[in-house]
Amino acid sequence: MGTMSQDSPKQFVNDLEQVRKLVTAIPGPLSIAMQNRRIAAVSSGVGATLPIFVTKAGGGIVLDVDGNSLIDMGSGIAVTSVGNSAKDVVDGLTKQAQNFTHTCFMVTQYEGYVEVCEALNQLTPGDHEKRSALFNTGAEAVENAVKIARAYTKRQAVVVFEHGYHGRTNLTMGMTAKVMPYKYSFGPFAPEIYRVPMSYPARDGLTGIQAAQNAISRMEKEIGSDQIAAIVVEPIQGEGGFIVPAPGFIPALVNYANKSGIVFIADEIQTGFCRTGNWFASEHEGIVPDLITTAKGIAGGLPLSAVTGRAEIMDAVHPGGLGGTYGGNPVACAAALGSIAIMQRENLIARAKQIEAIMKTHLETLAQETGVILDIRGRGAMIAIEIVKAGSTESDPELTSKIAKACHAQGVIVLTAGTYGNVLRFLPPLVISDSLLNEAMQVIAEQFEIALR
Ligand code: PLZ
Repeated sequence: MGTMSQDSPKQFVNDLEQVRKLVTAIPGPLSIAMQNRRIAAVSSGVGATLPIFVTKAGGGIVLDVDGNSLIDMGSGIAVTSVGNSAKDVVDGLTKQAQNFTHTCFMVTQYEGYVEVCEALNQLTPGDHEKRSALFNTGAEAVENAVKIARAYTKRQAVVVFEHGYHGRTNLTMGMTAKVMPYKYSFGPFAPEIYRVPMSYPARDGLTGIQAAQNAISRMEKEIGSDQIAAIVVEPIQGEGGFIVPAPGFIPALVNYANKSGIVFIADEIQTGFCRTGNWFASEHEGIVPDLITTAKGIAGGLPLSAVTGRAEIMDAVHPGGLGGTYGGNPVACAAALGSIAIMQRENLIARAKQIEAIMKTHLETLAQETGVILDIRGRGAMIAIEIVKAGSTESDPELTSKIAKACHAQGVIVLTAGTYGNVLRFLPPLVISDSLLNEAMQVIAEQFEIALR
C-alpha cells in the first residue's frame, strides 16, 4: 500500500488543473444568472452555502460556470473523500450503468449489493459475525438502525445526545438537537426520543467518565434502562461542531449499553471511511458498536447508505421488514466498490493523518495569533475551530460567518457548524494536494487577519 504524496496522482483528479484561480468575483455573472433561474424554480426552503454553480470538480478543486477554480475544503459535506469523479468510481459506475441501472434488489438481486455488504462487514470494527443492509441516505440508515434495534430489543426508547445530528426525516429530525434550520415549524416529532448531555471537553470541564455518568444517570432516572432500545451517538459529532468527546466517554456508554441490553449504534455517516484517520472513528475509542450507520464517503458521491452490525441483531427483523425501491442501487454499489478500492490501494487512512498534521500546524499558529479560537479539534481530515470573542468563551457566530464568506470570496470553500454557529470546519477530499491544502489554510488565516484588524 502506498501513501499519497505531496501531489495528488493524476488518476484521482481527472484532468482538472489543481490550482486556485479566480477570474470573476464570487459569484460571477453566469452564476448570478443561474441563481436568478434557481430562485424562480427551486424552493427557497433549500439552502446553499455558496451562490455558485459547478461544471466540474476533481482532486481538491471545484470549477464554476464562470471559470473560477475554488479549493474544496468541504467535499460536499464529507462525501467526496476519494475526490470527485475519481477514476475507479467513474469506471465502475459507467460499466454498471451500461449493463443495468436498476432492478430493485428486493425483486431480482445482483452481486454488487452483496459485495458492498461483504466489504462493510469486513471493514467495520469487530470480528464477530455481521450483516448489512443498504439504503440511500444517511437519515434512512439511521431510521433503519432504530427500526432494527426496536425489533431486536422489543423496546421503544431511543437515546440521543445534545448537539447531535441524525437527519431531516421525521424520526431523525426528532433525533437531531438543533432547531434552526432543521426542525423549526416541522413538528410534531416522533415519540420516545430522549436527549442526554454530551461530553464537550472545551466547555463542560468534565472527564469522559464524569460526562458519561451524567448521561447514564439521566437514562436510568428518566427513561429506565430496561426501556431503552438504542443509544445513538456520533463518535465525533459532525454538524454539532466536530465535538470529540473526552476520552472514556464513548467506552463508558458502550459498557452501560452492553450491561443493560441496549443496542449501541454509532452514527458514522460523517466520520466513516478514512475521514478521521481510521476506517471508522469508533476505532479511535477502542469500541465495537453493535450497529454502525454509514453513508457519505462510502460511494464517492453516489447516494448510498448502510446499516452494519451483529448478525443476531440485523437478522432479528422479520423477512421483508427492511427495504425500499432504490436501497443499494447497483450504480451506487459499483461506485462504492471503486471508492473502497481507492481508499485501500492509496492508504487514505495515512493520508487523512497527514492532512490532520498540516491543518493543525496552521491552526495552532492562527489560535496563538488571533486569541479568538477556543478549541482546535477533530481527527484526520475532519478538523474544526470553535470561534469566540477574544479572551472569553462567548461564541462568535458573526465573526465565524464573516470569515466563511470572506474565504468563499477568495475561492476557498469552507463550511460552518455547531449549535452556536461558531465553528469553522474543514473536510477536504483526502486526495487534495499538500500545496492546495496549505494555500487554503493561508487564505483562511488571511481572512482572520483582515476581519480582526
Ligand atoms: N448522521 C452524523 O452528518 C448528514 C447534513 C446536511 P443524509 N450531515 C449533513 C444538511 O444540512 O442536511 C448526516 C450526518 C450524520 C446523519 C446524517 C444524515 O445524512 O444523507 O443527509 O440524510
